[in-house]
Amino acid sequence: MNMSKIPLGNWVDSFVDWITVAFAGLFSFFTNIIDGLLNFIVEVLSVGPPILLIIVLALLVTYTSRWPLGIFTLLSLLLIDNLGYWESTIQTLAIVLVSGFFTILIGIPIGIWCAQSKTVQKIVTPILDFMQTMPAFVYLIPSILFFGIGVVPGIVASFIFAIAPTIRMTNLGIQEVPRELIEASDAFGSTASQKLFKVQLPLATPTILAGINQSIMLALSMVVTASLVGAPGLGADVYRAVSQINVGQGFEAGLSIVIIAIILDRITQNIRKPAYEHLISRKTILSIAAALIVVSTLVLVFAKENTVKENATGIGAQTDYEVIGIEPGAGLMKLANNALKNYELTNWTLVEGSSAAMVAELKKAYENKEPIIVTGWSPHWMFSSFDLKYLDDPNNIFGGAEDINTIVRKGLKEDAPGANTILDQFFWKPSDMEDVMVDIANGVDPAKAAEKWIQTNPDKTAKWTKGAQAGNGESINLVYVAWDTEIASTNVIGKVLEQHGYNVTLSQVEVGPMFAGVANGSADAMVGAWLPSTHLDYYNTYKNDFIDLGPNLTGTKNGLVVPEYMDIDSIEDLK
Ligand code: PBE
Repeated sequence: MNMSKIPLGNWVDSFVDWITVAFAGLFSFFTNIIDGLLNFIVEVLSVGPPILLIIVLALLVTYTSRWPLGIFTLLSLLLIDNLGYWESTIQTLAIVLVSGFFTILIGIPIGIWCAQSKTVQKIVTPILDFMQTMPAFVYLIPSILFFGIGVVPGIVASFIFAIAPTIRMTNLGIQEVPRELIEASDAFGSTASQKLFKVQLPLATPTILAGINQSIMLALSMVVTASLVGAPGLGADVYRAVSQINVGQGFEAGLSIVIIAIILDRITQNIRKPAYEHLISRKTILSIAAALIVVSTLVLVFAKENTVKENATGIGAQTDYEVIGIEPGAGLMKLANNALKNYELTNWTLVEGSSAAMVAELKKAYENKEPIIVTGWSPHWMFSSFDLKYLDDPNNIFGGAEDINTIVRKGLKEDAPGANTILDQFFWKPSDMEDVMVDIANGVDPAKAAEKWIQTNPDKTAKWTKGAQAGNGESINLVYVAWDTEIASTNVIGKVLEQHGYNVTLSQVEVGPMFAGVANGSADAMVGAWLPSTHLDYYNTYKNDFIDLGPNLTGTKNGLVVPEYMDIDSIEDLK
């Protein structure tokens, strides 16, 4: 059938673009509220030494769910602290509490409304189905555009993903209230609100709480996803472990998430009928909890007043002391962390996320002429699309120009000699790579952009394929990370191999898996090893198990990048 594609994606794009601009004020208002609430919770939770909060939580779990679970809580939280994940745990708890809070605040009223009106229920139900089945990742994309990268888009995406059970169970709980009771309350002449607050809601509470419990568990299940756009916490630790193939760290952070899940689950499940209610009333516990929060807040305020006011107009204050980073496993992130240490920028944080999220953030700030600092590298199309500059690096932490090497698995030369020759002869210039990158950045499909470059540069590709035996449909699996540079190079070399008779697949992976894949032979080749310093660790770990075919490009650069309109020139100016 020859029907042209319905531009559904384009429509959604334009719609999101429109919302981003039209509601910019509203979004920054929400961002500030959510960010403020989150920071407040994090600060309250970390007001004393960890052991204090650990004891409080253990006592709370004991109260709701008996002493054996209280002891479990005590020991397991001490374990988390001992393993070094306490700060992350607090971040994660705060994220879950904030999404939980908004879930309750918005979910219960909607649930009540559904219970009262069949029409509302008919409209809301399919929306909830949609929200729950749409892969949660998808919400992250517009969330970044609306709320920037960091914890806020993560919380918003978790909220959308997690709210459904609260709405559904509130609705269900109210509808399940026996008819006779409703009739009785009507007979006594109670008003609609009396009926709701004195009869329906109290009877529906167990069901509603079950819904909230589920919502909180769903929000917790989103923490790893949320870390892709820069949400800190245990999720980010897991993501970092995946991208660096750090099995031990992955297990430790994962275990911490399991522990937090058990604790939150038991508290929310039993809060309505605490195990030791006969000893201490719920009211007393609530008052103690409230008192603790008030005291911590007071301590906080007092501590704040005693710290010297920082220079509120400085570059740090304007950018929230944040450097916008990329994938946690990237070599550039390690260099940037070293730079923060070396230049003693102790109050700065390097936000982890992804290259795409970094570029989105840069674009947004650039359009509004706002200050922003990102981790950048060249060749990169962003230098031709925006006026940018590298910050001087007097201590040379980011190192000088590097090469990008091609690395293949052992045995490729024997199995596919032609492909090996082509990969070996693959060499181009930063300006070549930039041509491809610019096209891709302008929306051209990477495979098409690669094809176009090959067509316009036959002399260059002829050198790569010179003397290479044609393939016979052998499959070649190229691995790459979704960095703009590697998307361009991998697509180009992939197309050249394909045109030379090979059956090429491109697999997008994280950094660690890219190296490990070629080393263990599950992938055939990669063309994105930045050397000698960016990927040195990965290179050294696996160097005995793969074959390095040398550079395919020379003259790259890494560093901290800012828009030209910013009034700083050196990393030292960040102090
Ligand atoms: N980069 C681009 C990568 C290598 C390619 C600089 C973002 C990194 O930092 O690992």
